[in-house]
Amino acid sequence: MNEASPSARAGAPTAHLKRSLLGAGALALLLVACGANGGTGPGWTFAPPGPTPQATEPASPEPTDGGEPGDNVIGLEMTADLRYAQQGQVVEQLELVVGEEYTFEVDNVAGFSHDIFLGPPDRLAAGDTEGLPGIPAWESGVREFSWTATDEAQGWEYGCTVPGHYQAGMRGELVLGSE
Ligand SMILES: [Cu+2]
Repeated sequence: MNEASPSARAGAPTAHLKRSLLGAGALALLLVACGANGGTGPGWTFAPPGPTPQATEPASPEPTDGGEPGDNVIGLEMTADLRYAQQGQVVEQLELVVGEEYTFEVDNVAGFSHDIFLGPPDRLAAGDTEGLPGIPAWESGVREFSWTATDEAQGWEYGCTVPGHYQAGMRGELVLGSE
C-alpha cells in the first residue's frame, strides 16, 4: 500500500503535467489566432485618431504700405525770395497720389508773412482762398495741415496769396498720379 501511494502520486503529477502542456499548446494556438486577427482587424485600416493637425496662422497684423501716418509728410520752407523750397532747393512741383493723405509741414523762414494754399491757379492768383486747403499767413516758424489728394485737384497749384507773392513766382504745380 505504501508503494502504490508514491506511484499514484507520481502518476498524478504526470497526468497533470500532460494536461498543462495541452493547455499551454491550446493557449498558444489561441494567442497566434488572436495575433493574426489583430493584425488584420478592422482597427488597422482606420486613420490615426485625433484631430488633424491644422497650421495655426499667427494673428500678426501686417502693416499695409502707405497707411502709416507720417509716411506722406511734405516739408516745405517759405523763403525770403518768395519761393517754396526743400533744403534750400526751390520746389516747383509736388507729385502726389490720388487717395493718399499728405501732411504739409511748412516752415516760414522769410522773416515776414507768407501763406500756403492749394487750389486752382486763378483762385490763388486772385487771393480767393475760401474753402481751399492751406494755412493763412503767419510770420515765422512751422505750421502744418493735412490734405487727401483727390481727382478734383487736377490742375491745382500750391501758392502764397500774400499780395504780389503768387505773381512773383511763389507757387508750384500739384502733379496728381494714381497708384
Ligand atoms: Cu508769400
